[in-house]
Amino acid sequence: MDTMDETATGLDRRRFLALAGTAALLPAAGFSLQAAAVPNSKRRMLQVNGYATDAETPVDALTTYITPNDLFFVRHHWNPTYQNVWRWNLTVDGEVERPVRLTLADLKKMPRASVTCVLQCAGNGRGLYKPVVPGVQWKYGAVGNARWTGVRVKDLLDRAGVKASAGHLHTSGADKPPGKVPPFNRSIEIGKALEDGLVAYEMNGEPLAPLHGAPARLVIPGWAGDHWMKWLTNLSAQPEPQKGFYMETAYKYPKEPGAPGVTFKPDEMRPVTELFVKSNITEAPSRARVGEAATIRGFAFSGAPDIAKVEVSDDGGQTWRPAALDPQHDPYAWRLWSFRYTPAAAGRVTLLARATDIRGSEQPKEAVWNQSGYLYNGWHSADIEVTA
Ligand SMILES: Nc1nc2c(c(=O)[nH]1)N[C@H]1C(S)=C(S)[C@@H](COP(=O)(O)O)O[C@H]1N2
Ligand SMILES: [Mo]
Repeated sequence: MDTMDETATGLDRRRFLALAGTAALLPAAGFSLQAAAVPNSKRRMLQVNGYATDAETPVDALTTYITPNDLFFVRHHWNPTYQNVWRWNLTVDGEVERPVRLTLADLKKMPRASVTCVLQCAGNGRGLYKPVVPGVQWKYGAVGNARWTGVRVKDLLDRAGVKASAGHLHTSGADKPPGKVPPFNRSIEIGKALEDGLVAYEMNGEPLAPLHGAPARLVIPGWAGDHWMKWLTNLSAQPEPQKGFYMETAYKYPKEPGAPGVTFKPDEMRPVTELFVKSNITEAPSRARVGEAATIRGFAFSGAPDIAKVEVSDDGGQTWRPAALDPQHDPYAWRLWSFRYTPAAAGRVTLLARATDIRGSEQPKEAVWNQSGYLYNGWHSADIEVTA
């Protein structure tokens, strides 16, 4: 059985300290740590509370096309049961001709496929909504762009012989919630799963890390993170959507905007699927000089496969000027952008960035308030103190 100890050894110590924010507690220079006495094999910490790791990337570190694995945000609902890869299986069953059970070695013998795309938590930006919404107070960094490699969901379903009666793909992970807490049961429309869904066992060229769902997880390009099942153990083709709290209550977004702070009723909501068009500023100087160009950078993405433009305003959104889009791109990946800004006058200036995707959706000034705090995509700003 996987024990708590195995769970904790799955955490790299440096990573653990960074996540736990304890690095600041290390004694100052001059104090003898005696660290050399502890062998590397024992250098780890054991997480003993029942809460999940929720950690976002500081937005000023999201400056590269590929987000490095050790900086990639982590989100799950409770402590996972990390999978022993030697005993791990992925089963594909339900409305199929031939149910299949695959080991990791079996998966790796199937045709390899890769996609580079954004993973964003549906709750990224929840902490920016006013009035305040309960839940993990994500700001800007529950998002990253990575290259995912594994097996196409389509190849797996073809191998099992999926029947026409299958409308939804139920997905299960190995994590089991404590007590009466509802399990993280999820399903997706089979059409989307077949179109570009991937069962990934590599992230940015490395074996998928325990915190990101090792040995394999789902990748659903363009759709919010709640569809990206980690520690994946079962894909089941079914006629109907999955039931339960995480399908029927959670991950619902208003069909029409309402007034901030006013709770939407269940029939006024629809499921969260595609991401919304969004840009964030990752680099901007806090000070600049009149007449001297400064560089502003950021990233932009959408639930559409590409961004059409990113614009910057220094007058509260009355006029906009185009930013330069980086040529590097893959469908549903983000675009890095940059903007040369030359201040015309001294004083405090607020720069705003907004993105428009290739379907014509434009990032709104204000995100639509909703009681779960999903899909925040209001304009991001940076303040610059301009001196003569
Ligand atoms: N099994 C399992 N998979 C899961 C979750 C979970 O709680 N359990 N959380 C989901 C949510 S809400 C998000 S945003 C992504 C986060 O993936 P990451 O930790 O690799 O960034 O995993 C998803 N997959
Ligand atoms: Mo999420």
